[in-house]
Amino acid sequence: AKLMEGKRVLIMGVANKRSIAWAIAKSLHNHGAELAFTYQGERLERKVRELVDAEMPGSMLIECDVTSDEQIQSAFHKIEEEWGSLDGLVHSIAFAKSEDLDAPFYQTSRDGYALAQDISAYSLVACAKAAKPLMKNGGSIITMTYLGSERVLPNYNVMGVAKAALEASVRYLASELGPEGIRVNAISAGPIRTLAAKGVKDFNSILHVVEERAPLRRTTDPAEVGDTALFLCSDLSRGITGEVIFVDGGFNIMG
Ligand code: 0WD
Repeated sequence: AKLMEGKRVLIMGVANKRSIAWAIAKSLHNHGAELAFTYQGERLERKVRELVDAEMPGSMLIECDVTSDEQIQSAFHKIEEEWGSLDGLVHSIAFAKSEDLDAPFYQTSRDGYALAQDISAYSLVACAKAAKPLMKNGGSIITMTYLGSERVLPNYNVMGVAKAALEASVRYLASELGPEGIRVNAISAGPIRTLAAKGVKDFNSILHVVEERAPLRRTTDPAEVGDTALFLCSDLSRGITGEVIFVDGGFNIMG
């Protein structure tokens, strides 16, 4: 039998075919998972619908801007109505204003700081709360993080601080949801050229440094992140929770 046969997973954070969430969806789909997708607003609906209809027809598509408690509530309500339960949740969402990434970190505005925290870290907590009652047979929650949470990396700034909060949230959530059989983990991916990466200055030179210094001497392929998410979603990882797993060609170990 396939690894994900009979499992239902909600994927949040597909913006286009380059999105890490889409690579994760492909890995899960290839191993038999039934998928639903949320998209942020009408801006992205057409794009996500095209992708899903072409490659995973029949998957549910639900609007959900994570800055809105009402939209989170109604999205999970829809899942409850259609599926009755949920086995996996993939949270692949982050946002910071470009002016807060461009300016020195000490100049971060109060607004920009709060917005980055709200969308990139708090949204995981809000979605975990909504998913918990649906994960009746236990479940797996996965989020996406980056090394800038623990090291000062050029231009990552306010997003690094948001990722630190996200990773700490993973640990608190794992501790509290563990007794229900719900596991919570983060994947720390190496840099990948996506829409979100466009906001980070000098992304090309970041990719270059990885090619030169990572033990595997190449950048991270989104499919590798997808397959690690597949492992974390499946029962193969049943003993793992509260962890940050690096999928970065080993870059993070280098001094
Ligand atoms: O190098 C990279 N690309 C890495 C990304 C390395 C390590 C981690 N990550 C993380 C990101 O920080 C993010 O958490 O992976 C996650 C996914 O990012 P991605 O796949 O690189 O980027 P993208 O395809 O842009 O998906 C992120 C999406 C948004 O896209 P845009 O670019 O339109 O802001 O997050 C979604 C949106 O679809 N998003 C929201 N969804 C619901 N409500 C919201 C919101 N308010 N804001 C952003």
